Amino acid sequence: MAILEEISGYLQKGRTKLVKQLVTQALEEGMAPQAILEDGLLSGMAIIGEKFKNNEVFVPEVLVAARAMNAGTELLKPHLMQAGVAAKGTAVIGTVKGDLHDIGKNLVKMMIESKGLTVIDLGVDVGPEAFVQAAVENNAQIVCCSALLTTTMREMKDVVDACVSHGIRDKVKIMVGGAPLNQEFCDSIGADCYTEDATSAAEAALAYVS
Ligand code: B1M
Repeated sequence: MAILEEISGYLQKGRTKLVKQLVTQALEEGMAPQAILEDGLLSGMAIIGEKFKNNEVFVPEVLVAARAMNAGTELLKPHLMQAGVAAKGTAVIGTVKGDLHDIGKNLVKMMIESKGLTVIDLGVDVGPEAFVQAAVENNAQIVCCSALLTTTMREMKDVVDACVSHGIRDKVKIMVGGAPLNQEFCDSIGADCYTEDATSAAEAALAYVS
C-alpha cells in the first residue's frame, strides 16, 4: 500500500506532521489500525534501527523518528482499544533506570490497555522503588518492566528484589520485555513472564487478571 510506504518514509525522516496527516488519512480510508502500526510505523522504525546500528544515522535522526513514531501511535490508540470494556485489573509499566527508550514500552502499554486493563505509566528511567510505590498505591496486580540496553536490563533484578523487600512479591506478577531480553534472563532474575512483543505481553497480562 503506497500510503503505508509513505508513512514509513516520513517517519524515517522524522516528519511528525506528515506522519500524523497520513495516519489520519489512512484511518479515514478505512485501513486497519494494526496494519498502519505494523506496516507503516513499525516498519519505518525498523529501517531506522538498522541504519542506526550501521552508523548510517545518528542519535538526532533517531530521536526525531521516535517522536514521529510516538505521535503516529497516539493517533492509532483509540482505534486499537476495545470500546466500553470495564477495567479488568491494573498494571504499572515503566522503562527501567538508566534507560530512555520508550517506544516499545508505549506500545506494550497501549496493547495492554486495549485488553481492558488500566495501565499506570511511570515513563522512562524508573527506579525500583518507584515501581513498588506505584504498584502499592494503585493496588496493581502486574508490574511491567521494559529495557532496550544490555547495560540496563539488569536493573530488572532490582525491581524483583524491591518487590520482595517491600513484601509485595506474592501480590504482583512481574512481566519483563525488550529487545535484549529472553526467557532465560527472565528466569534468572526471578521475574514471572517474558514476552517478545506487545501483543503477547497484552495477552499474558489479560491472562494474569482473568
Ligand atoms: Co537506542 N539503542 N540508544 N535510542 N535505539 C538501541 C536499543 C540499539 C540496539 C541500537 C544499535 O543497534 N546500536 C543500542 C543498544 C545496544 C545494546 O545495548 N545492546 C542502542 C544504544 C547503544 C543507544 C545509546 C547508548 C546511544 C548513544 O547515546 N550512543 C542511547 C542510550 C540512551 C539511554 O537509554 N540511556 C540510545 C538512545 C536512543 C534514542 C534516544 C536516540 C532513541 C530512543 C527514543 C525513544 O525511545 N523515545 C533510540 C532508539 C529509537 C533506538 C532503536 C533505533 C529503536 C528502538 C525502538 O524503539 N524500536 C534501537 C535499535 C533497534 O531496536 N533496532 C536502539 C521499536 C520498538 C517498537 O521496539 O523497543 O524493541 P522495542 O519494543 C518491542 C519489543 O522489544 C517488546 O515489544 C515491543 C513492541 O512489540 N517489548 C516488550 C519492549 N518492552 C517490553 C516489555 C514487555 C514485553 C515486551 O513486558 C513488560
